Amino acid sequence: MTLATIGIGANLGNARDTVRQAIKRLATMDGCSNVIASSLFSSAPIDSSGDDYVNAVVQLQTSLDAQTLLSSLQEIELAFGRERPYRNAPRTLDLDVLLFGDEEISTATLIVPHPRMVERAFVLLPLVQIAPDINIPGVGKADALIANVNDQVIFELPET
Ligand code: PH2
Ligand code: MG
Ligand code: MG
Repeated sequence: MTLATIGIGANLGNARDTVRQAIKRLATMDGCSNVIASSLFSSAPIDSSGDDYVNAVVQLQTSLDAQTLLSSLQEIELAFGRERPYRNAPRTLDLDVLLFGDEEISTATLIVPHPRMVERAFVLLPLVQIAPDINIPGVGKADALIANVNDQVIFELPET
């Protein structure tokens, strides 16, 4: 089993509902268990456009390999109406493999750790909420990176 960390983002349609439903959907994925989810956060688009995003981070145990996990996530994105008209377009649902245990992966379709996670408050804040001591392979402790992203607009959404 591998501890996988998944980033969730949405800024088209009812993003809050979508992220909540996506977390439930991740909890029922084949080969995955022990889902832990962060709070939902609202964040201004970074290198993207449209409405503010709703973001969250999930950790789960998986028996899948990283590529199969990615394929399963892409199926869920499609089920939520994901379209890809251009890079970083507003999206109904984005599910990214951020970390896969302590593995460093670089293939044509998947790079882990996610190359931009270190510079994004919408990843680091929810991540450190659920995994305060987590290490990013090849980088170091996630919590030490938060000081660098203080200028990014993000806030935790209330539960209701
Ligand atoms: N995702 C992106 C690009 N920019 N900005 C925010 N605030 N949240 C995201 O999830 C996000 C983004 C590419 O996946
Ligand atoms: Mg993304
Ligand atoms: Mg993505």
